This record gives sequence, structure tokens and C-alpha cells, in this order.
Amino acid sequence: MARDERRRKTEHLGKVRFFGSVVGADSFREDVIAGLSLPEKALSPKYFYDAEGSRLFEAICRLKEYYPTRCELALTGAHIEDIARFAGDGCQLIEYGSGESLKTRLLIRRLRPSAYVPVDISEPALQAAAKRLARAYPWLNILSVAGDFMQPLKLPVYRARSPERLVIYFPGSTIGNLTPDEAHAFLRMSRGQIGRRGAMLVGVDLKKDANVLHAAYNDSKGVTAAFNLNLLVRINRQLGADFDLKRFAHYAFYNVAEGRIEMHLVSLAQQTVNVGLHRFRFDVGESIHTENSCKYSVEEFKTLALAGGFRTDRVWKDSRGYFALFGLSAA
Ligand code: AVJ
Repeated sequence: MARDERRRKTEHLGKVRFFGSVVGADSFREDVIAGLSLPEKALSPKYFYDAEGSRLFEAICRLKEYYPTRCELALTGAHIEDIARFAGDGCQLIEYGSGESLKTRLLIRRLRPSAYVPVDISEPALQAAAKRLARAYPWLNILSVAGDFMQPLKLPVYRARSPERLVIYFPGSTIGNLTPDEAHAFLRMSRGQIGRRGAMLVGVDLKKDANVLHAAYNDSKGVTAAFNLNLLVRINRQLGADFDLKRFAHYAFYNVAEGRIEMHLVSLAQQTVNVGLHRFRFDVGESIHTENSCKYSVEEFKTLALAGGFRTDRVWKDSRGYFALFGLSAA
């Protein structure tokens, strides 16, 4: 980017500050090579979100079959007063996996946080969202962090006049991407970050009719399939690989025993794929496991939160009980 272009951008953004990316191209390559070398091939869902992946995810959120976004938006709107009372006025709001920061607008308007700290792995999505928010809320201090919230991140703290309550907002059931063990570690880390007075608002997708779950991850327009396959497009482009997209298919199912949707990319042929200098063999029907989306009952999540150092103060649900927002504080 040209220097004066950068300068112009900063001026435009007023109260927005960006904190650099910690997600290097090198770790992407290493993680892909390591993941494809496993006996059961697997890749981290965090790599879905290049510019195109973020765009496809936003399209998923607007699909009629994909209920989580709409349910969470509705329940947040319906209970905003209560949620705001729980979070407290004038806190600092940290959001993990902020993406386009859609639901956050409701909170920002009502809470008037002294600072908003969105953390997202996708820099383009982060920048676009910050720009839109800065325009809508010129008074808001935005400290954007490009990074992976699963790693211990040093978050920028806005220096307020008096020490403020830190509230972590983790909506969208992104926590479902983590296995229960990983979620436990994540909660412990977050608990350390916010301290004794802090709080956490976590969106959790609840257990329900497997047909509803299945439809949400196998939409009729094939947007979820495109989202899944885009991971291979990204690997081809950024890592010089030669995945043949016609020879892989999207596959998503509800694993009842594990209580999670699993997404896979299934090889339709016996084939070899090159990633740089590395070669990987695929049997017919062999898959790359690309995502877990864990579903919880309210009780299961309460137990997990408690193990992570949090007491469940509030649970807000949508009218059908599909989705829940948990208000957690330090146990
Ligand atoms: C962003 C992880 C919450 O698990 O529902 C949507 C991602 N994957 N459709 C989810 C996703 C396929 C989404 N999360």
C-alpha cells in the first residue's frame, strides 16, 4: 500500500486504530502440511476466512436454512435491556471473531462502551467492519486486532480515566469450533484476561432436531459447500497447490455421539495432490476434516463454563430455544 494512501485511510477512520496481524503466511503453510500429514487429514476452520471465505460466510448468515445468526440477532434485540444491565454501562467491549460486527451494533448502541476491541483473523473483514462502525458511531474508540484469539493475545487497553470492567463478547457460536477441551482452555485464558470484575457474553448453538442442523450446513443454494471448498482454492492460490476442485465434495453431518456438526471435504477419486514440494495421497472417500461445530444443552455449557472459571448468571434464548446467549462472570 502506498504511504499516502495509508495516511488518508487513517485520517478517514478517526478513532480507529489497527494492531498488526500475527497470522503469518508461514504458519498457514506449516499448519496445512501438518494437517494433511495426519492419519485422519484435518485443517483448522480458522483458515476458511480469507477475503472470499469471509464473504461466503456472510452469505451463509443470510440463508434461510442457517438459523443461528437470525436467532441470535432476534434474542439480542429482544433482551437488549437485560443484556446491557448485565454487561454494565461504559465497559470496554472485546469481541472475538468479530467478522462484520453485525450483532455488536445493538450492544454498542445500548452500552456505549468506552472502547470496542474487535479481534478477527481476517484482516480485510476487520478493516471493512471497523470502517463501517466508525462511520455509524463517530464517538466510538475502536482498537482493531488482527489475530487468532486461540493464542494468548496481548490486547490493547484503552486508557480510561478510571479502571473499567472488561466484557468479552463471543457471539455466533464460534466457541462451537473448539472441542470441549479447547473451549475449556479458551475460557480459562479469557477468565485470566478479564480479571475478577470482568464478564463474558457467549453465544452458543443449542442441541436440537438433527434435521434442522443438517439443513443449516447443507443449504440448497450450495453456499456452505462453496465456503468449505474455498479452503482448497485458498491453499492452491497461497501455497502453490494443485487441488482439483471437481474431485472433492462438501460433506456435513451431525455426529450425535460427539454432539457436533462435522464438515469434511471428501475425495471423489484416488488421487495425489501437491502442496509446494509435498505430495499427499487420497483414497476414494477419504476426507479432510475441516470443521467441528459443537452443540450444547444449556446444562452442558454451564458445566463447561464453570470448569473454565465462570459462573452462569443469565441465559437468554430465542423463541424456539435454538440458540442461547450466556451471561458469565468470574466464579
Ligand atoms: C462461525 C463457526 C459459528 O459453526 O455454524 C457455518 C461456521 N460453518 N456454516 C458454524 C459455519 C458452516 C459457523 N461458525
